[in-house]
Amino acid sequence: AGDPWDYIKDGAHGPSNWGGTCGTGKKQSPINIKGHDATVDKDLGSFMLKNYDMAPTNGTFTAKNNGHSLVFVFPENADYGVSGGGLVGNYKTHSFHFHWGSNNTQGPEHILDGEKFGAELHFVSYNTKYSNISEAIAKADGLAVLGVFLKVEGDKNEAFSFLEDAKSLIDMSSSSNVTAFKLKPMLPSNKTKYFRYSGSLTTPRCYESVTWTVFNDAVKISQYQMDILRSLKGNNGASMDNNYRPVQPLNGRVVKASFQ
Ligand code: SG4
Ligand code: ZN
Repeated sequence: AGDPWDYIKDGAHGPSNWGGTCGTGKKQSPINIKGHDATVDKDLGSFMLKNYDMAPTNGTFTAKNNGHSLVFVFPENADYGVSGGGLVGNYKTHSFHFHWGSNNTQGPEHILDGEKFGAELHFVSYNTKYSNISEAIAKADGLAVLGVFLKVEGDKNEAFSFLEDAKSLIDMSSSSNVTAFKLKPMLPSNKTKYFRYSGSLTTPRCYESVTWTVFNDAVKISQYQMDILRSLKGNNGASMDNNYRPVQPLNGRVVKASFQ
């Protein structure tokens, strides 16, 4: 059922054969971000993160292994949102997920000045001018994704304790309800330094609907926490690691920086 696709390089269903907009689009993601080539834009101010520091009592998130990533989806009545930060309008946060590597020098989708950490976290939000994510997903101003680099270093990061729950989600299609937790501690403490460009979803059908924000500062997780992600299995029954798309051509797009 559905389109089979995977991350096997040069494979029949791998990134170079994803097809459609993934192959023909001129605003694809991820990209290689060169800090020195980015255009400084002083109008890229701070973000308003609605309820990101709240963990609603009795609230639950749905954690799921969808065969391509580990995804946490918020309930319909949750009220997490993103605005400001140069975004036009308000965006409702729908879910977050991860991309990671088989070792600590690969895993992120975006590359910042040649640096590759072990993983990248994506918070996906949709423009509230649309009534739900399905309606927004292919619209030019439909989505805003916040990207955070995760670096394996030091002790367990309490903000990611929920990863313990992922140990029961080894196989594709397994899911569970997890107790709601705060989102803000998962983001870098400095949220004023970020890159901005227009791009796409990094998975089929690669809709060019994403206003991308990639934070400059990485967040640390422990080796143990990284290894939980690496224990998950993907849609081909093998390890789900290396679930990142290779960087795509810029095709003249401007990458902006919120800082000098
Ligand atoms: C991952 O496959 C997630 O599981 C998907 O989330 C997500 O799609 C997809 O990546 C693309 O998102 O930020 N990397 S990305 O461009 O969030 C969406 C779900 O399927 C629409 C919920
Ligand atoms: Zn992603």
